[in-house]
Amino acid sequence: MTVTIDTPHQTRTLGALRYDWTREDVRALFARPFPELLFRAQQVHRMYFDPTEVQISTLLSIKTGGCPEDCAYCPQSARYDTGVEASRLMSVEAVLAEARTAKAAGAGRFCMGAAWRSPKDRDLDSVCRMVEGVRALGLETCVTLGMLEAEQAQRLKAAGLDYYNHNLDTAPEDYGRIISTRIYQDRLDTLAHVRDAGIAVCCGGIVGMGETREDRVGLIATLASLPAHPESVPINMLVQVAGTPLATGGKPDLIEFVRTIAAARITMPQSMVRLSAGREDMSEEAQALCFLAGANSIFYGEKLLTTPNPGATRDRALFDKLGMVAMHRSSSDMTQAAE
Ligand code: SAM
Ligand code: DTB
Ligand code: SF4
Repeated sequence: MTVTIDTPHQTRTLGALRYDWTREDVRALFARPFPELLFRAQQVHRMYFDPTEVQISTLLSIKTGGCPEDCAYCPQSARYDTGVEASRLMSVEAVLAEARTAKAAGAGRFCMGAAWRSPKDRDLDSVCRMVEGVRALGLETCVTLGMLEAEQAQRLKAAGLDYYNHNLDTAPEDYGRIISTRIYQDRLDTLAHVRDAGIAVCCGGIVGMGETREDRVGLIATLASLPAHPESVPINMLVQVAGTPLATGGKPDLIEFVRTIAAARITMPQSMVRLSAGREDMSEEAQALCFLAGANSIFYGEKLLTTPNPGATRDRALFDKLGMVAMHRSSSDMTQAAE
């Protein structure tokens, strides 16, 4: 199927893999009438995926709180009084016990998150053993540990890591408003180390931090013009946590959130687009709109890292109502199938 999409300068083929998305292109997508934007997102989604399938990931915080960074959205920063207790890195055995439970509940991917600026080598030894153990259970593995050096990424690859999550969060020009303890280039450098090590990239951002539409455009344009599209693109709705600097901003606009998902789907057609944080406060109708806009992955289970997520019962009821099912193929299978 060949469908064309108009950009200010030229006509391009919808669904083609492009790495030269400009701000102007992405701005034009966001500016489309909502029904038109969703229609295009659906066309692209169906070129690579079954629109009734949703990939299920489970998230576990393996090291919670006490983080030295100052990310304004984050309940785990040691700088904000959010009531999150700092804890030490979990034992390998305790993590594997959680992974077994996740597998029994139907998860395809197990994501482990640590509240670090970057991992110390001794901690990385333990994380490598966790990755080996989770993989041996037949689950895809993902970790998010903060910034990595090239050798650290290579060690994780050698342990069998499938995905590394490292978000850009917002547009480059908006980054300093949200985080002062690192710069955008630090994030891009880690993404390059991960990619060069042969690990699949999970990289996205947050909507609802008081950013402008142009910041959302800038985030999507940056992600879609990376040397390769991230295999997973988590789009988080800000979870406003008391004690963080962003706790008291206005409520995020759901239509803008859905537009951001649609723009991610259209610009990164083969990627898993994850409807990530923020589902706890979303109606069934809002989540359905996100799926219609091309989201095809969620976090399953009652907790994200420190904040609530809809439980399995609520999610099962939603899937049943929508006639949607868990995806059993992995995203790497999908990429191979499309080649
Ligand atoms: N410390 C590592 C890092 O920053 O990359 C890994 C863990 S960090 C919690 C992972 C991601 O969670 C962040 O990049 C951010 O996008 C998301 N996140 C954290 N707090 C959030 C919140 N309150 N609402 C939405 N997303 C949030
Ligand atoms: C991502 O983009 N979202 C997840 C995962 N990657 C690690 C984390 C969401 C965290 C939400 C706030 C919390 O629960 O602490
Ligand atoms: Fe630390 Fe990550 Fe939270 Fe930033 S987002 S404060 S780096 S845990």
